[in-house]
Amino acid sequence: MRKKPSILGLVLLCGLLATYAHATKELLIHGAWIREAPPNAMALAGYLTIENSSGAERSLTVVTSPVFEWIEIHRTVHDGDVAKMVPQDAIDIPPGGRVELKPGDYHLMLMKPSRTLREGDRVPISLKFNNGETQTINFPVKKQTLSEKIDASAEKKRK
Ligand SMILES: [Cu+2]
Repeated sequence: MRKKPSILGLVLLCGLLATYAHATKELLIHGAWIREAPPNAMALAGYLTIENSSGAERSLTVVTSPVFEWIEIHRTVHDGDVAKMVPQDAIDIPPGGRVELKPGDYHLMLMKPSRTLREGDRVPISLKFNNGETQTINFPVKKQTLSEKIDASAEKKRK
């Protein structure tokens, strides 16, 4: 008779602890996605937004996934009319600030996928920060968005 309430109490406690841990997370990651690519693509691009609610600068330094041979941090920069991708050692997120990894800017370059990824797949990617924190996020695979398609066709017309 006494066991049931104590198990319930434990479950409630676990729930409270989980809520507490979530509430105190200093680095919040949202909007993560991987752009679907043709089946034989050597590299895919991954995007996400990182918010830093701590009082100190944090840097994203190492990114790994069991699905990719290796992952680089890139930034697309424009040199006149030419866009090129420049590997970055890290991405710094200022205290109280946010950095958006998005098409045409910072992105994760996901090298040599072990299998073909299709829209609707979810891929675990681990993000390691310079304070020792690691977060593993399931990135959904999506096709490019409609607004990007419009951007891309506008880009083509300009050339
Ligand atoms: Cu790249």
